[in-house]
Amino acid sequence: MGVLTRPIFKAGFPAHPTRGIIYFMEMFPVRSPEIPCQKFEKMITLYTALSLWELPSISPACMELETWFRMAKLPYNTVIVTADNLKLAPKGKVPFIDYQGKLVSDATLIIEMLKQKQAIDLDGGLTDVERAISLAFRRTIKENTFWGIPYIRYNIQENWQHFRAVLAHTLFPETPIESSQLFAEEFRKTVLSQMHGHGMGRHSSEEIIQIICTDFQALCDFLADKPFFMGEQPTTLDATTYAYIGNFIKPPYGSPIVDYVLQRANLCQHYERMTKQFFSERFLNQSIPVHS
Ligand SMILES: N[C@@H](CCC(=O)N[C@@H](CS)C(=O)NCC(=O)O)C(=O)O
Repeated sequence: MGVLTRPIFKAGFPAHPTRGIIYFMEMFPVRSPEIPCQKFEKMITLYTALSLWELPSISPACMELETWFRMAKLPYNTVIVTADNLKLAPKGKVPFIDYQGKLVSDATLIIEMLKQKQAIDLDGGLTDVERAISLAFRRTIKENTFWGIPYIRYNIQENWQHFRAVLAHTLFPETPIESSQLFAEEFRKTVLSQMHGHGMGRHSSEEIIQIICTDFQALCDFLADKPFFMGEQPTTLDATTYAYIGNFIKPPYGSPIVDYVLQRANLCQHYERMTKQFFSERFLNQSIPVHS
């Protein structure tokens, strides 16, 4: 079956993938939000992967953290990570932040640190049992469901043919695409080897699809008809679900997993609700096609 089920470029976009990406980035430059600073004397600098496909970031962990900053009304500015400044990352991964002159890695650990240092608790209204459920879902999404994203981008050959150019341009924006794609191929080998090391990469496609779709069914059942995962108000779990759901459904890459999520109307509506509430100035007028 053809996996690229949705058009990569909208009408009027240049046909060549890489030129299309550059065009897209020029059309939608990443802007630092202007959020009034009440609690902070210093701005946080968020090192994040590029924004594309109406996603705040093509890295779900970066998108999760940026969403959490907005939910917590923390002022921040962004630096888009390339292979060059990725060398600054204390753990070699994104996101990381510069917080009062100190570089700190990992979305989960950054959130925990800021909760403590700034006395912010988006989960303050939850009971202990609700906090436990929230944590269990967050860990499931970040440690298990996540692997569906590299599976779709790196493992499905037809998708990789396009994502390779996105990755090459992300990591090496100044380098001619012919050279940077070789680095992208090396990066792909690393990611596929990480998938193998995790264990997800040892499964067949059918098994991976089954595992990831089961996670999404659990999310769908748990959200049910609530506006947010833990009830009426958004909490940390919504930052996580928003970022990871978005990174499945917004890129132009097909897979039975993407179709499955698009058929879960409440998950797609949650995505739209979060965009409206926290990123409306950047991504107005977007809509997610929900399959019936
Ligand atoms: N648990 C980490 C995950 C970070 C992560 O896996 N980041 C990916 C992008 S989503 C990355 O930097 N990959 C590059 C690499 O592994 O070399 C977090 O939540 O911050």
